[in-house]
Amino acid sequence: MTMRKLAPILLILAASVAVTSTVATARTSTAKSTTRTVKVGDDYFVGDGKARTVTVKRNTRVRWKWAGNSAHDVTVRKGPVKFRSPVKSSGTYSRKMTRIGTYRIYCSIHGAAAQSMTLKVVR
Ligand SMILES: [Cu+2]
Repeated sequence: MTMRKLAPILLILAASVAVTSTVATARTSTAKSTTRTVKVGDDYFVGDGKARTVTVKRNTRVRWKWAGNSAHDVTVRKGPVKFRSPVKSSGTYSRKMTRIGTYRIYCSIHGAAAQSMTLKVVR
């Protein structure tokens, strides 16, 4: 094959590689900038003995991920929006945080004194 015939094929190949990598980059940055994972352990959120306040920007998707063995839920007891996850012992529960403010969250099974966290949603 001569170079004259090969050139258009190379151009098409280069273009498709460029499109593919742009899409991949966009997906990666979306996941990084808009999802925050919070651990749901056995009778704690975030981390045992660690700070229990999580701050995210508005429109972040917060994903609670069950990591222990017991059943827990994610319940807002005070905040701009009230929500409650199902009682689960594995898997995840996600919520897109569209309202700015401070959310006091607890597990309704183990109680606020044993298992709670603060979620701050900021501009
Ligand atoms: Cu619990």
